[in-house]
Amino acid sequence: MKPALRSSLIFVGIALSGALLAGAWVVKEARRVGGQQQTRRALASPLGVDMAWIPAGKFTMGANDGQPDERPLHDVKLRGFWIDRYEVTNDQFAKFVEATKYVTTAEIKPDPAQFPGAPLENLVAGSVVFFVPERVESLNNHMQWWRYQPGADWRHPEGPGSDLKGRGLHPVVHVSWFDAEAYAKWAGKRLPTEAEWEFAARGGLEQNPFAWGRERFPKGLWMMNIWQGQFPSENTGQDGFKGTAPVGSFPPNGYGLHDMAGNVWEWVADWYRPDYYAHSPRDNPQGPADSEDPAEPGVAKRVGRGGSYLCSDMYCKGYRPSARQKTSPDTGLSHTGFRCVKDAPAP
Ligand SMILES: [Ca+2]
Ligand SMILES: [Cu+2]
Repeated sequence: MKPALRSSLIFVGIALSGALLAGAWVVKEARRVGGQQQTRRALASPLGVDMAWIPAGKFTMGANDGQPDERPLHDVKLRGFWIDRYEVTNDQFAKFVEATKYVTTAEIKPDPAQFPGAPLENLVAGSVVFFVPERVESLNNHMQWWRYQPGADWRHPEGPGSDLKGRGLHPVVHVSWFDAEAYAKWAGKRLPTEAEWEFAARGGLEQNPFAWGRERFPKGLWMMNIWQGQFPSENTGQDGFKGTAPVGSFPPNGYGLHDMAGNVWEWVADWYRPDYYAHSPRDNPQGPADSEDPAEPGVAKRVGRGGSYLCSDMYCKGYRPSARQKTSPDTGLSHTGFRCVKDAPAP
C-alpha cells in the first residue's frame, strides 16, 4: 500500500470518505473463507521463546526490479541477532498494555495546535481504516480507500462496536511507530533496523523474489496472506483470508520466520529516505539521520516492511523482500503492525 497519513486524512475530513461502513466487511474478513488448509500454530509462549537466531552475515540489499527507492543494490554486513518468528499479536500487546497502562497514539485526541484548520469533528481519537470504496477513479489516489475512523484503535480495529473476539493470535494493528517502540522496550527488545529486517526476510537466500525462494506457488500453495481479486473492490480471499490472518498461518521462510511477506506491514527502526541506499554504510547500517519523502515534503516518515493483506500484484507488490513502505510515525493503520529483535548471545 502507498502511505496513508493520519494527518492528511484528518485534514480531509470524515464526511468525504465516511459514508461507507468498513466494520461489517472487515469483521467478515477476519474469518477464514475457504481456500487451502494452512498450517496453524498457536504461540508457545507470550514472549521471549518464539525467536529465531539470525547468524551474522552479509547480503545484497535492495532490488533492481522494484521501485526506485530499492536501488542501488548494495552489500550489507550484519551482526547476528534474534528476531521474533511471528508478528506481535493482540494477546501479546494486551499483556503489555495491562502491565504498563500504556495508551496508544490512536487513543489520544489529536492536538488542534498540530492541525491548524482541520475540521473540528476530526480532532478526535482514531485511526486509519481501510474500506472498500463504491467506485474507484484511479489506483493513484489511495485516499479513496482509507479514512480516518474516530474510535478505531488496536482494541477496536474497525472502530466503535468492533472488538478482538477471535483475533487474539492475529497481529496487532493500529499501532503507531511510537507504540511499537514502547512495546519493544517493555519486552526487552527493539525494532529491527531496515537492513536486519530484509536480511531476515530473505531467509538465507540471495536476491530471490520471495521470502521463501524463487517460485511463487511452491507445490501450488499460497505462501502469504495478500489480496486476490480486483483491488480495492473485489477481495476473493483465495489464500484463505480476507483480512489479517492468525500469525503463523503460512509456512516459514528459511530462518523459520512467518509472515515476512503479507499479513501486516511491519514497522522498522529506520527513518525513510529514498536515497539512503546510495550512501548506506556497509556494516550494520542504522538508517539515515533524518527523513525525506519527496512525495510529501516536510513529513518525516519511518520505514515499514513486508506488505500486508491489502497488497496485490496489480497494485503495490509490497510483499517483495525489498519493498519499502514509508509512513509518518504517528500513523496507525488497519494493515500495520510490527515484530521485534533482540541483542543477545548466539544459541
Ligand atoms: Ca488474503
Ligand atoms: Cu501494499
